[in-house]
Amino acid sequence: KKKMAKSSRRKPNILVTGTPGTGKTTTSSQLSEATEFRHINIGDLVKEKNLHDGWDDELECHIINEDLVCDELEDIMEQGGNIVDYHGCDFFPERWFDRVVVLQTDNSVLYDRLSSRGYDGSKLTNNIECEIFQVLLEEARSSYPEDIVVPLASNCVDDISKNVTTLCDWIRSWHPTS
Ligand code: DAT
Repeated sequence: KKKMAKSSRRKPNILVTGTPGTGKTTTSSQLSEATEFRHINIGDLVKEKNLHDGWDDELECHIINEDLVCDELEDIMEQGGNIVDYHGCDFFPERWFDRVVVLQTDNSVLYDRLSSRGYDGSKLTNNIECEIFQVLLEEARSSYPEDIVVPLASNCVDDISKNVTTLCDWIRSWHPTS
């Protein structure tokens, strides 16, 4: 693997993570429109490029092959200007990201969102517990430098535009050497 210093990027890379349903894809696509940064939805990429080891019947999702995903993205991440959208964050190289955003949603709001998405039973319960126990925030904090991890509330539509504005401002003030 090529190892380039973070400072070689002329644009930053942002990771948008959080429990399913917290608004990663909505937020990332709006941020992508506002900035012309590339939106990389890892779930879609895994499906499109077959970067998985089959289907997990119990968890009802593809068994992601983390090495294949990282190899696939290495060159593109080196260029900068990427918004990566995924409900996990501990397997990406730490050096890829300049900002790690953890979206958070109140339990009752998230419950309704996931129910209307058709989640029920253990899939619904698991995701609600994931949010209650702040699993993604903990994962982000243990995988990246503390000062680049930012939790952002994502409870209503206003939060989405507020978060997009916050991130646009941050991108504008980012410098390759910082
Ligand atoms: P994720 O990518 O985290 O799974 P999503 O962007 O697909 O989430 O959003 C799931 C659903 O919830 C979708 O119908 C849009 C809605 N939604 C997301 N964030 C929201 C917010 N902050 N306020 C209101 N609705 C939101």
